[in-house]
Amino acid sequence: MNIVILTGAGISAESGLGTFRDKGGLWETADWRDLATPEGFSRDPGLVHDFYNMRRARVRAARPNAAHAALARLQADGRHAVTLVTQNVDDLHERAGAAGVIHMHGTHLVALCAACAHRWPAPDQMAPADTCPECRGTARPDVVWFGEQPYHMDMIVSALAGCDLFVAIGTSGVVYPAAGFVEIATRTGADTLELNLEPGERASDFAAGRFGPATQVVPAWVDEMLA
Ligand code: BV8
Repeated sequence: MNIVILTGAGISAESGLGTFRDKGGLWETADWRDLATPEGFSRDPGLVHDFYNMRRARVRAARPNAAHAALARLQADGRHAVTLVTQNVDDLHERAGAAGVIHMHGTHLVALCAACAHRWPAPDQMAPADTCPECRGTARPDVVWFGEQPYHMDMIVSALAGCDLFVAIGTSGVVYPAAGFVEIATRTGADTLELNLEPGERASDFAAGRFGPATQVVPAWVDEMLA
C-alpha cells in the first residue's frame, strides 16, 4: 500500500518538545507574529534566534519516542511504500531511523542565508551577528515562517495524489497547506486516518480517527499494519 504520513508537534510531545497550541504550548508564552514570521525576524532577530536556540537545545537533549520508532519500523519493513512528511523542525524521525523525511516547514538544524539562499549546518547557538560564509548575508534558521512558501510541495502533492492511505499524526489541523492534505487525499480516493491526542480541527474530514498519546496509538496502529 502507498501510505503518506503527516506528523506535527504532537508526535514529539512525549519526547519533551513543546507543542504550539496546547496548554503550556510554545505559542502560549510567545506571540507567533514575533517568532515565526519574516517581519518578526527583521524586527528583532535576537528574539527569534533565542527562540530557536532554546528549541535546538531541547531537541539535542531529547530522544525519539516509541511513535517515531514505530514509523521507522513501518518504513523499514518494506511491504508498504511510506512517504513521511513532517511539519516539525526537529530531527527525531531521522534519529529513530526514518529515511527520506520531507520537512515541509524546514529544520532549525540548518542555517539559511537570507540573501543568497546558501545553507549550512546550524551551530547550537545562532545570533544576529551571524553571516553567510559565502556572501556575508544575514543568517537565519532554515524554517518556513508564516507567509513563506512551505518546502517540497510538488513532491508532497504528487505523493498524496498516488496514495492509498493518508495518516495525520499529532497535528491540530490549523496550519495550511498541511491542514488541507486530507482533502487532497480524499479527492484522489485514498482512505484517511487521524491519530491524535484529541480530534483536530479537520477531524470530521477523516474517514477514521484513533485518540490517545502517540506513544500508545502509533505503535498499535503500526503493529496492525504489519500483522
Ligand atoms: C503559506 C515555523 C503561502 C517552524 C510554523 C487564513 C486561512 C487559511 C490559511 C491562512 C490564513 N491566513 C494565513 C494563512 C496561511 C498560514 C496559515 O495556515 N495560518 C493559519 C494559522 C490560519 N500558513 C502559512 O503562512 C504557510 N505558508 O501559506 O504560504 C505562499 C504560497 C506561495 C508563495 C508564498 C507563500 C506557512 C505555515 C508554516 C508556518 N510555520 N512554524 C517552527 O517554528 O516550528 S507554524 C507551526 O504550526 C509549526 O510549523 C507546526 O508544525 C505547525 C502546525 O502545528 P502542529 O504541529 O499541528 O502543532 P499544534 O501545537 O498546533 O498541535 C499539536 C497537536 O498534537 C494537537 O492536535 C494535540 O492534540 C496533539 N498532541 C499533543 N500531545 C500529544 C498529541 N498527540 C499525540 N500524542 C501526544 N502526547
